Amino acid sequence: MVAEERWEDAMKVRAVAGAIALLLGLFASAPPITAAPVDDGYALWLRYVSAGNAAVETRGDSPTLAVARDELRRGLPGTAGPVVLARASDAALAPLRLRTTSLGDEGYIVRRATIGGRMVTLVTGNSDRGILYGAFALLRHLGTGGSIERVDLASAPAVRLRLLNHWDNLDGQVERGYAGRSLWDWWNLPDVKDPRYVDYARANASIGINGTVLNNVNARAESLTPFYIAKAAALADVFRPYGIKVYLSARFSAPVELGGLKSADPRDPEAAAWWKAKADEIYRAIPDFGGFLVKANSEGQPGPRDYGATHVDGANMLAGAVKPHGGVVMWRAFVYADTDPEDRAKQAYIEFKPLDGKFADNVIVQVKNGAIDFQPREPFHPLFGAMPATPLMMEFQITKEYLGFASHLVYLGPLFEEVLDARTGRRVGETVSSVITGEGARPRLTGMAGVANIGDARDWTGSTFNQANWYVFGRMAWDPGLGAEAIAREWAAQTFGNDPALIDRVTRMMIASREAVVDYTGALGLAHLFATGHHYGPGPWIADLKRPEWNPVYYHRADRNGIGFDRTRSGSNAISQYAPSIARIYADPGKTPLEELLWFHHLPWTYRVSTGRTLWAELVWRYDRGVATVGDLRRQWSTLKPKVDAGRWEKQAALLRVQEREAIWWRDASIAYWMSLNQLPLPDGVRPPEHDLEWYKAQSFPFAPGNPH
Ligand code: BDP
Repeated sequence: MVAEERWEDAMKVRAVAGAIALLLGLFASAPPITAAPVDDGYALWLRYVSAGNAAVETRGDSPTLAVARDELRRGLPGTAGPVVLARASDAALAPLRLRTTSLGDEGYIVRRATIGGRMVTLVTGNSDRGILYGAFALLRHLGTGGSIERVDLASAPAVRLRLLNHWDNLDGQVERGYAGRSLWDWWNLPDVKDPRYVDYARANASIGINGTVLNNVNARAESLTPFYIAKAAALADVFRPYGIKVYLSARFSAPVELGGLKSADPRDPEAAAWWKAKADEIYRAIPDFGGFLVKANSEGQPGPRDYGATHVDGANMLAGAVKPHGGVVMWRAFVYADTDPEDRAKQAYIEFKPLDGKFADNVIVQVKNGAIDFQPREPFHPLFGAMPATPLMMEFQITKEYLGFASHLVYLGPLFEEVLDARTGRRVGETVSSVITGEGARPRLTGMAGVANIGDARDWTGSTFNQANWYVFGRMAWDPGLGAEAIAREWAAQTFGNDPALIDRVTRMMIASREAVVDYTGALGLAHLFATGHHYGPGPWIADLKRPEWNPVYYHRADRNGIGFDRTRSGSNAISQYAPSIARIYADPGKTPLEELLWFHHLPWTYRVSTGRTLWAELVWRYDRGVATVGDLRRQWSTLKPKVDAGRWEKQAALLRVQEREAIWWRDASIAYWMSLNQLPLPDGVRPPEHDLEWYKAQSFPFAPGNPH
């Protein structure tokens, strides 16, 4: 199913097409020839170059073992066999004395072994899902240059729930989606099962993703009607062999909207009974349904607070409905209220911290990586480490709402790594990563969610490099200790081929790309400077939106004298939500990392930062560095033209031109605006913005993609 367009094949077709074109050119009236097929990126990182007929045997029988076997047959070179897939409990494995308890129910071992007198490559685990992950690990091992003779792999996932969150609407629009429309053809489901669903499942299983929330957190009650449950069930049937469960976002007011009840108050027995019946109905259609994701009392969504009840009341009521079936509730901590004059960065902590330890054991609180909203850089969310008696799961955004949409090359590995590695200061050695993996805590729910960047675009994610963000999310959810660079390298090898020079260059580009987007959109801890609604492009001047915290001016607080949000004791005191050892660092502008400076401090433009420059000069310098880095990415990519197939190379080259143009736009618009406030000259030798501020303010993009409706 995955198109395995080989470069040589593509070249042959092109040559033939070229010859035909030449002939046709002789006849002026001939119709234009259709372009030769080129690589369209559909195969993702599963581009098996040496598909052959390797001998792969399964001991035992199940749909999951069958898909594992088929994947290996498709991806292994013919010479790779024999490969044996066997459960750890298989008597034939007993003499090997494998240590399998630490593998849990999803881990795997892949190694050479003698079974029945034959030397084979053994793929084993305590469950068939473990074996499937092992099969993909073997393919990854080979795809990154490993040899089958020396294969020796063992791994188990660090967290239990490794989930994509699709913000897909029932009409096919994807909120914050930049790769086309939703993959889910809701209208034609359950009858039509697009073969693409299988490839989606393969790709996810290959990186360890084991669940998918099908619909937007800004949920419609209709997702819970029998009509749509049947459609979700059809997807669940396709995904099941790949170890992927489906989940649904639940609209809290559904008992009123669908059930005709007067209230959805979680303390009202009628509402609870409605949810229980609804859960029973879903589980009849989807016996392994994962559970609910809930956005409550946030940005206009209904929730328990509408009735004076708490998030605990709401979450536990829903948890009770799915508990008999083994389901979970993922309750989002992304809350802020227009009635609350408090610093938005503080509100989730204020609301959730007192609820620590009160949630049912099948509830996990889903916390965004930072306290505001998926900005190019945010300090880690202060809730991590502050709720030791509550399972917290990470929510990252894979789709690049605030990082240039699908068109910019921005590898998110460094962003994920930076957050996961952050020390909470609450307990010795505790990091955000150890909080979410539940290290040192009693066994409990653990998880990581990523807001998907997938649509029906032929290359799934709108560009080849966006595929890396899907990939790195899955790999880090499996093992947060892997490291952004190592993952970039393995992705590059599987995506572009095992050429060391190419892998080095692509990896360097990817690693540099994250700081670049920070630089050209606003460095030094600035945040939320985006145009209204669609968030495409700069809008730091916007000051007229209804809610104060929707306005960029709320976040940067710049005026004639200075810039930045004072979150120290003299300001909102958001720093008090961090552990004292961390708060002490953030209290002092001299100690606060430059990257986070204006997140925590309001400082004069003339303030001298650690580089020796003034704040103003440093900011301008970083805008220029960001633009320069993008120019460099574009040049690096052009050197790779001989090594990358034409289809993927051309598209990326075009996107890098877009990114460079937009980086310059961001820089120029922002600098023009800051200068209108601070009245300062540009540092010597710095290029002035191309247009005046009014020109930038006048830009409007009514049809920019991904805007909620
Ligand atoms: C914001 C998005 C909005 C989402 C919201 C959320 O702009 O579309 O609904 O996050 O996470 O970043 O609920």
